[in-house]
Amino acid sequence: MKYAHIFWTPETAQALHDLPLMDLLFRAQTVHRQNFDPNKIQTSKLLSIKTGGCAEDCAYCSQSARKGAILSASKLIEVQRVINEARKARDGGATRFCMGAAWRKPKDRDMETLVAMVQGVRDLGIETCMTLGMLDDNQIVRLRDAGLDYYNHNVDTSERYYPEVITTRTFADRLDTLDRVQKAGIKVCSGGILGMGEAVQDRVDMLVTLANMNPAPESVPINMLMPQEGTPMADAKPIDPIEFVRVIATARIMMPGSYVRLSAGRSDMSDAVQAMCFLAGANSIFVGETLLTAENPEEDADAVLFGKLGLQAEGPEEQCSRNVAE
Ligand code: SAM
Ligand code: DTB
Ligand code: SF4
Repeated sequence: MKYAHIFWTPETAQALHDLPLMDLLFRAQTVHRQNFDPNKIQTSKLLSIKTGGCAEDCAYCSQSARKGAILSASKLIEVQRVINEARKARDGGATRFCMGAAWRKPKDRDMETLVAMVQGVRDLGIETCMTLGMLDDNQIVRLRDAGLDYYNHNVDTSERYYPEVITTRTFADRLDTLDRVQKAGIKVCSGGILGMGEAVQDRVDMLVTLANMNPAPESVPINMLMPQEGTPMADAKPIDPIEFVRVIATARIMMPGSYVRLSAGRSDMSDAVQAMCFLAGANSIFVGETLLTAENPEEDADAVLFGKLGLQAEGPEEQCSRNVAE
């Protein structure tokens, strides 16, 4: 179903978020069924192509080069290794391969390698996604022309809370890259993290920013903070899972045609909480035992969960037919 783009105010979004939970879940599941097969989940595989030593100071991230950092910096890995990992991901049933680098922005001397990665992965017949930090227009065009399908660049939180989390770049920097990526015709993957000490209003405002992008991001990852040793958020208080589910449901209703991804943090969630997230309209996950550096549920655990819930991984054909229909 194709929806007219709705402009959301913080007040309407907050009212939705605050509905009695059963009303919120019912509305989210109704919208979900109008747009997607409720028993199909899109699966993406992540690979860290350059780990640690990042110049940014994101308080949640183990890959920042801040004082006390535990991870050391690696170099950009070889193209062939990336292609081998992408082939394994494709053969295991994933339909998108997401390559992540711990950079503030790529250096021009790395572009040739990045372009070769996109081309090589694309040639395998799996969708490509990259997350490399800020991009200039020339870099965007080179990645697009190489066949990059998606660019991940999270807004992470509200504009108000942003400076509490990151001081080395602004919320406006983030929106600027997103806008230029979108205008160049690359699909956008953008979401955020919950459980960083933000207020409910910050979560709602983050969703308002995402939903008011025109078009809204095709993919919206909602991460639950995975507290990392050596970061300022190592001892953050976990978010109540019901509050997490509320945000997923609100995102589903505000962005009816987007894939909402239940992202980092699944390894700390029970099957019951994950099932509630799917009921609330999440229809994408990361598969495989590692995210970029942190843990993710084992493949066997996901197979058991999908079996229990009667869920199936979405195949490449179903994705193609959606893309054509839209
Ligand atoms: N450096 C690039 C950037 O920041 O855009 C790409 C990689 S970065 C690790 C990608 C996203 O992972 C972040 O925007 C954040 O939302 C998420 N992330 C990082 N560390 C996390 C953590 N400990 N828990 C949950 N999500 C996390
Ligand atoms: C996103 O929103 N979550 C992914 C992906 N986009 C790049 C990353 C999660 C990272 C979790 C911490 C880690 O693996 O280091
Ligand atoms: Fe660097 Fe990305 Fe981690 Fe921030 S989230 S420190 S930009 S790798």
